[in-house]
Amino acid sequence: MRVAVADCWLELCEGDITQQAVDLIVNAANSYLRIGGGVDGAIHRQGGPAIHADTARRYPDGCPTGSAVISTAGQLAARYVAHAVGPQWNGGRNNEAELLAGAYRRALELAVEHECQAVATPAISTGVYGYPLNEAARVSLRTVIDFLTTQKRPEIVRFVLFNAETFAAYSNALAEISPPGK
Ligand code: AR6
Repeated sequence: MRVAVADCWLELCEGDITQQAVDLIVNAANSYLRIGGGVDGAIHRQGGPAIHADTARRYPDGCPTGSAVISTAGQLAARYVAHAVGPQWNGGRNNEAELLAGAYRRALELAVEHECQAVATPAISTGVYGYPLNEAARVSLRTVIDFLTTQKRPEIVRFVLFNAETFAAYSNALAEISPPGK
């Protein structure tokens, strides 16, 4: 699924983000930038130790929730990884939507600052952090669409969704936000 936004493309596909050949891969990290499970574990496994060595050296204090930091992509087929820290879901009582939006926005700003044309991102916060899928999909897609509309970069933002349920939730949300043909 692919929709045009300003001069850019927003794409959804099902798959493993570590196999993406893009300029920048977004990671769903924790604020300590410790190697965790989920997509974070997969990115560090595939990318090798250079990624953690880089973040440990450059960001010893970690990264606040709702923001992102950039590192080398090690052996991944990308130039950079943006470690974006989404919120843990707490029933919507902890400003989760704004924090999730902030994580995406900062990752996209880093992509633009580093002249990245193609970006792949996972569904941040929807795994270990427990953000309800449909709500995460709406907030995440809205944030990316707003960014592309105002900044007109990067050229491609591709959500790489790990299973059919996540792909369906993001596809449905995108169809609601941006009906086909518009
Ligand atoms: N490619 C794409 N998506 C994936 C992959 C993959 N290889 N593997 C998992 N996902 P999660 P969070 C999906 O838990 O909720 C880590 O321990 C997964 O199905 O990776 O933001 C960090 O260190 C889900 O849809 O991230 C943090 O401590 C989405 O990626 C914490 O988890 C996000 O799930 C962050 O939790």
